Amino acid sequence: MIPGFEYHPEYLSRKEQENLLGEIREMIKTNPLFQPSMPKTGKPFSVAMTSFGSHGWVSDKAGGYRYQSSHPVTKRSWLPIPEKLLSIWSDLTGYPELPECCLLNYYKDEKAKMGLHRDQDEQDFNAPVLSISLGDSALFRLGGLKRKGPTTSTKLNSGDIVILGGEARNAYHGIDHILYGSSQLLKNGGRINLTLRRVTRS
Ligand code: MD3
Ligand code: FE
Repeated sequence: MIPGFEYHPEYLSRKEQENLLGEIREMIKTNPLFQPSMPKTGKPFSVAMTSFGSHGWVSDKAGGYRYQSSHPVTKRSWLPIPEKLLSIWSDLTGYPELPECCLLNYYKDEKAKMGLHRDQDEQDFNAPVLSISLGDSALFRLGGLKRKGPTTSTKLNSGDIVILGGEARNAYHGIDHILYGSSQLLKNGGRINLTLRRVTRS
């Protein structure tokens, strides 16, 4: 396993997961999920997304992968990152600056996946990335700094937190699939992943 992978299983209690989900459900009413698409081909992602914070991640055929300050559909500013998430970030990472983006990925069913990739759209690779899983479990794959080479798989369950710092920050990773129906947290099943990130260089 690449250095810098930190796994905190069952970090959030069931009650904390429910509270966080309740807050997210409210936020999604005015800061909705949208379907990003691949640069150049325009092929839609199988994962729906939205963001909170000063910087939100978007992707479309014409503009490619990027961060921007407003929602691509509503054109409004992203809502702020919930306080609870900012405290988790400070408690677990100890990083001296707060995250600028909370990217929300929604995996609706077993067909939703995220192919092996690196997160390279940020300007600051010194800051860690923190990931929170809610709802159905997922098979997370983590490799190294080259696309080829060995990978290790970890099942991420609801309430688990993963921190990718150091070398792991730039590692290849992806979600093979979720285990649809493995959690009762989301009423229609599926999985939500929240990633907290720094985007700009401070
Ligand atoms: C390793 N999300 O949003 S979270 C992503 O579960 C992303 O939705 C996956 O990959 C998900 O970009 C995996 C764990 C994660 C997040 C960011 C990373 C692992 C990472 C950045 C660098 C290395
Ligand atoms: Fe990623």
